[in-house]
Amino acid sequence: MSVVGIFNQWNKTANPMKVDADGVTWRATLPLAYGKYVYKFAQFLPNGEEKWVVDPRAPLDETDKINDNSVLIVLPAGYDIPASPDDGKTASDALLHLHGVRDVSYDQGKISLSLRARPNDLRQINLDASGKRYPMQLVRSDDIFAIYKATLPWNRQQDLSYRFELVDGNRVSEYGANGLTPDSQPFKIIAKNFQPYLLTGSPQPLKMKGPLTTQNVAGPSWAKNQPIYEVNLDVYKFPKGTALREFEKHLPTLKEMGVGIVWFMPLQPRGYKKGYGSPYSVRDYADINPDLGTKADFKRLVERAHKLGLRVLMDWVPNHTSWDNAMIEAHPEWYVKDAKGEIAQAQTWADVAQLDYGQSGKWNQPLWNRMRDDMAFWVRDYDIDGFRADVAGSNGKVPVEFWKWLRPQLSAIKPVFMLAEADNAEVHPAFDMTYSWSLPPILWDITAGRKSALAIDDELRKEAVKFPDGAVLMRFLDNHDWHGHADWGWGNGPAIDTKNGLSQVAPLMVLCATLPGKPLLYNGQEMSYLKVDPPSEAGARTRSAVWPFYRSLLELYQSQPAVFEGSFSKIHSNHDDKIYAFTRQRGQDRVLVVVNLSDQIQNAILKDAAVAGQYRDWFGKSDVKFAASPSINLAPWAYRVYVSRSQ
Ligand SMILES: [Ca+2]
Repeated sequence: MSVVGIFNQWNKTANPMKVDADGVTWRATLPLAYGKYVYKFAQFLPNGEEKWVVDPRAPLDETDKINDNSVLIVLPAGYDIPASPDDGKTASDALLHLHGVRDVSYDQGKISLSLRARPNDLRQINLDASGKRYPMQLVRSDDIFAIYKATLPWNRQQDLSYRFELVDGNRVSEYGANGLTPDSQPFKIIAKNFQPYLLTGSPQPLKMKGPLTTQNVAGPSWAKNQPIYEVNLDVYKFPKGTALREFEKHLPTLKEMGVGIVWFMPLQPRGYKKGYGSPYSVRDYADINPDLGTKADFKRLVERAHKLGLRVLMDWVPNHTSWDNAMIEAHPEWYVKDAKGEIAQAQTWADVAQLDYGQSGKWNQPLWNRMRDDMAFWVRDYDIDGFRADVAGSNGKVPVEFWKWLRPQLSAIKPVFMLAEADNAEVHPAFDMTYSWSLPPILWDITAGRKSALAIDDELRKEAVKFPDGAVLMRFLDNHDWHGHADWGWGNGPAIDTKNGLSQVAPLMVLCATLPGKPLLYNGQEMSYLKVDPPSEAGARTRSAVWPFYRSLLELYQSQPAVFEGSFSKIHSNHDDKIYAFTRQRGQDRVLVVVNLSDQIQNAILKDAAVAGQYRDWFGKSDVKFAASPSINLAPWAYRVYVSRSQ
C-alpha cells in the first residue's frame, strides 16, 4: 500500500505505507506545507493486481467533476473558526514575513514589503516603518492565505526598521521579527549591507528554486527539454489549399534545428462575416480550413511529425467564434448578450462573437461539454499532443474552472501539453506553460539603455512570488501578436527590435533559452532578424546566416538538464547594470551564462567563488578553466554559455 497524490506527482512508489502491529492500520508520514492536497491510496494486492482507492474517512474533492479523489487540507492553527475581521481573534500561525526576496523588493528609490495573513481575518494592516505608518493593500488571495503589501520611499542611506500593525476588531497588535507578541522586535534592513536581492548581511546571491524550474512539471515528461516553434501558415506563399502538405516538408528542418514542439496557429475554417478572416475567427471547430488543406493532410502531417519525434499543438480559440459559426443559430444561449439582447462581440474584435461559459453555480455546462468534445476529437482521432489556448486567462471570459475541469479529461486520452495565452498564475497546473509577456519589453529597454540589467532580477523576483511550483514560462522575443506582418490587423508590439542593430538579438535569445522557462521561436525567426516573411522552400532555413546560432542554442536547451530543469542562481559582477550573469545547476551539472547587454566592451569580473571550475565554452567550442572571481572580456552584445566539465 502507498499513498499517491499531488504532493508526490501521483508517483505510486514515492510514499510506501507501513502496516501497524494491529495488522490492519497502514501508515505513512509526509511533511506537507499548508495547502490543499488531493490523494488516493494505491493497493498492491497479493494476486499482482493494483487498485487505487479513495480514503473512506476523508471527503472527496468536489471541485473535480470527473475524478474521485480524497482531499486533505492542511491549515494553520485557528482556522477551525470562521475568519472575521472584527472578532479580535487573529490566526497568528498564518502570519509570515520572509526576510528575503519573496517579501522584500526594491526598485528605484522605493521598497515594497509584503505580509501573509489569513484571508478576511484582519480589518486593517499598517506597516510602521521608521516612525511612519503605511496602510497595506491586499494584492493576492487564495483559499488559505492573503498577501498584503506596502511600498514606501527609501534612499538606502539609513537603516530601515519596521513592524506590522494588525487591527482585528478593537484589538491592535504588532507583528515583528519575534512574532506576534506584546514586546515585538522590529524587522531591520541594514543599509550598508543591502542589495536589491541581498537582504541580510551575508553575501549570498539570489537563489531561486522551485517556482522557476521545470522540475515538478505536471505535464508530460517529453515536454521538459523541448523548445517550441510557432507556425503561421498564412505568411508562406504556398498555393491555395496546399499549405499543410507543403509545410510537412519543412518538419525535418525544424527537427534538425532542435525544435521539439510545433504549434500551428488555428487551422479551422474561418468566418468572414463582419471581418477579414482572422485565423482566430473560427467557423467550425471540428474541421480544417480548405484554404490550407484537408483533414487527411493534417492527419498525415501529425503522423510525419511523430515519426520525426516532433509534437504537434493545435491553436484553440475557446473565448469567441466567428459570426457564421453554426453554434450561433443552434445555440444562441451559449453567447453573451448585450443590453439590447443581441449577441455581443468579443472585446474590441468586430469579427467575433463572445461565448458565455456561465458563472459559478450556473455554468453553461452544454457549452463546456461541446468545447471539450471538439478538443478531445483532435486529440483522440488526430493524435495531436496538446493545445495552445487563445485568450485563456483573465483577459478573456473563459473561466479557470473550465480549464481545471477540462485538463484531466484530455490527459485521460493521452499526456497532452497545454500552453495558455495568459500570464495568470491560477491557470497552472491546468496549463503547463503560460506566456512571459513582460520580460521582452524589459530586455528591449535594457538594450536601448533605458533600464539597468538589474531589471531582469526584478522581473524574476515578481515571477517567483506570482507563479506556483512547476509553472513553466514561455520565453520569446516575438510571436504572431507582435510581429509586424504588413497585411495583418495586429502585430505592432515590440517584436524583434532591430533599431540598435541586429547583434543585440543573440544575447537576448540566449537569455530566453537559458533563464528558467522554455524558449519559443516564431515562424522564420531563424532565417532573419528582420521583419520579412519566411520563404516557402524548406531548405532556405539552413542557409540563413543565423541558422548555426539557433541550432546550437536549441541543442543547448535539449541536451543540458541544468538548462531545462536546473535551479537558478544570480552571479554578481563589477557591472551588474550592463552584464547579466547566472548559473543553472542540477546535481553536479552546472551551466554559467554571461551576457553583455551593452554596446561597449566590458571586462566582466564575476564576484562569486562558486563559478570556479572547468567548462566547455558552448558557442566558442573551446575549454576554459575559471578560478574564483574570474575576469571575462566581452565584446559589445557578447554572449557566453559555459557548460561544466566535471560531469
Ligand atoms: Ca480576526
